[in-house]
Amino acid sequence: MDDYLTYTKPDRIAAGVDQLAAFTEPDRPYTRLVFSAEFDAGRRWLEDQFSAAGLVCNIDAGGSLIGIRAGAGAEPRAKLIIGSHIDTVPAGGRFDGIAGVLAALEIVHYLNEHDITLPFDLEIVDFLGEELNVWGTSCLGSRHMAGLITAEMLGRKDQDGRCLGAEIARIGGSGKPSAGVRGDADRILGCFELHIEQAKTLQSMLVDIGLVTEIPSIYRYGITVTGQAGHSGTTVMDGRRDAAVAAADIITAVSDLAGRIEAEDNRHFVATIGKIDIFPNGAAIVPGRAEMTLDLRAASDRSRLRFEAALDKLIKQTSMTRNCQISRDQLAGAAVAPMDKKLISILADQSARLGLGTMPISSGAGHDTAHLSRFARAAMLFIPCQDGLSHCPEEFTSADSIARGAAVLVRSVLALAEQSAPKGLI
Ligand code: HGY
Ligand code: MN
Ligand code: MN
Repeated sequence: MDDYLTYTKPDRIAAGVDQLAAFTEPDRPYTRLVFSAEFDAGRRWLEDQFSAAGLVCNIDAGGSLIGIRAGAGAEPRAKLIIGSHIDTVPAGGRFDGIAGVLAALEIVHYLNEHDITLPFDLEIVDFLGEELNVWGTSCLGSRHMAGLITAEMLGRKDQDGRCLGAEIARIGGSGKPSAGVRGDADRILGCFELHIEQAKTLQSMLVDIGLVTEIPSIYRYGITVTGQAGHSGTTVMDGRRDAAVAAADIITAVSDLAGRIEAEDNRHFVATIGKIDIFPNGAAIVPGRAEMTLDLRAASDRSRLRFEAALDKLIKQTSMTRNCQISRDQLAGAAVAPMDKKLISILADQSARLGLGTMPISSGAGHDTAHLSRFARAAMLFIPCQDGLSHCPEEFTSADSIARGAAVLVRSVLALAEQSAPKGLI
């Protein structure tokens, strides 16, 4: 039985986690929002790590940082993509995305230390802006690779007037819509991403590696409630058109509806209204308007369509009972992304050879790999994170957990090289 420590160094991983964690808003650890000064500094640090590992670095048109380790043989060569993201949510964690980038670097260190040249190029990637941002679009870099970044998205401005396209151009991308799926898609052998589970199944089942079966569909809807603002002291209760009360009805009913669908369909299905703005938002004013964002994750499109139909009925009903206009529009939508069975079996096989326990697992979170799977074979492996906590400073996984996942990746890369190399190269 091989040992994961043959392939990777937990101390080097731990040092990387600590150094990257230092690039945060000081009073809101850990915050490294895309395009922020902390993000720029984190990117510079990462590019130094890539260069020190002998990778040839560039920023692609979508703004992702790519480090290339050339393979043997003449161009154009096949390529393998492995990466994740270093941007965080506000007051997020030190491992979401970061673990996957550091694990990918471990592969390069192993190949360098053993003087191995692969029969294909290896691309190590920090995908730009995986987390949902103020422009309402997550996965900026991987969406661009999949041809999904539009002029409309790039033209969006945030509350400070910053234009998304200009920000992408500032950090080295083109700032232009993707012309379509990246031009070398047909040369891509596959894509791997290691990520913390962000839930607690692996921890509670005492399993080392989760083999992701699919990444759920992610849909986001804007719900706008329009009532009538008024004086909180003189507007009698009867006949009020209070937008916040109508919004509260919808928030509660959405949660109950999602719970019912998840129980009935027995598939991953969650709905959250985590963002709500009340206008004019004064203590002595009956709210005249409420704007909410509904975040929906579903492992099956059938469940999502049932939810949408029920949501529209709920909106109609609430509009009548609360005497408010209520509308919903779709802000974003990405279909369910099944993972590639061949790549999953390679991960499973290499985990077993390392004596690591595995289990199939559905992802509740969205990931860059969902967009990569639109144009190439793609697979993810999860590692446990403490009590399933994520998107918060308490997020934690051990350097050894990351190392175990990294060792599976190293062995999977070598297995792919074996399969695709002219005999004797490896
Ligand atoms: O929102 C998500 O699922 C991911 O963390 N960006
Ligand atoms: Mn992530
Ligand atoms: Mn995240």
